[in-house]
Amino acid sequence: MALDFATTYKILVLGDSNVGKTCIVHRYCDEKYYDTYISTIGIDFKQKLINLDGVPVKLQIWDTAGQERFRTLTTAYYRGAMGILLMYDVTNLESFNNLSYWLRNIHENASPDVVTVLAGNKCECQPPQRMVEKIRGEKLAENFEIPFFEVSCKQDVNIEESFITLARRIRDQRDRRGESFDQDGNAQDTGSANGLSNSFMLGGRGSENSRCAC
Ligand SMILES: Nc1nc2c(ncn2[C@@H]2O[C@H](COP(=O)(O)OP(=O)(O)OP(=O)(O)O)[C@@H](O)[C@H]2O)c(=O)[nH]1
Ligand SMILES: [Mg+2]
Repeated sequence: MALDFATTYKILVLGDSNVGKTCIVHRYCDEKYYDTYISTIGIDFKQKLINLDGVPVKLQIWDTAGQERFRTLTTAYYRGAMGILLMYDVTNLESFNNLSYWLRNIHENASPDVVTVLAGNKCECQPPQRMVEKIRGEKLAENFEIPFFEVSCKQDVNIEESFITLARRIRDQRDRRGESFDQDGNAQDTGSANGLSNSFMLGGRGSENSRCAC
């Protein structure tokens, strides 16, 4: 199946630095997992052709840098996103507390049609490493009426489910609001990731940092 003929769904992966955004993209697209932490520089993307309930769909997954110094750059990509995978790390309470920041940012900068899925990563970790109970993620997701998964890139838990749920919600949103997207699936009210040049994609694997203790 030629990739070029499939409809493209643009997905942005957001969340604090070190929550596992790059790992989830690699796990889903390449079926690989890296134990070393190499902080993303700017923004990067990968593509994956999926069979969404019998229909070929190309997922273009944008892996953003969580570090604050890249926020202006990454915020420029919100407009073009049709779906957002918002992540926190169950071993890092601050990354959970910062979800209010990320949700506000999405509300202020993304298309009103954007759909979101919440993912709590590193779920294989047990107390005392685990700092955020599953129920807290469930309650937050319930408040914002978004689907929620605890995931583990390390043990490949709920990764496929998270992306497929996101893709289904994008499809359903497109079906409801078909007029908001052009034939290539681009959000029409622009500033889209599409329009930004490759020079902004600084390609991911910059400075080496710490590992998760789990
Ligand atoms: N225990 C555990 N560690 C994980 C898991 N997923 C990712 N990690 C580790 O978490 C660290 C950060 O992962 P990244 O994917 O690079 O984090 P990021 O969110 O892309 O970080 P930035 O690029 O700085 O925004 C790495 O050391 C990974 O090995 C997981 O499921 N379990
Ligand atoms: Mg990264």
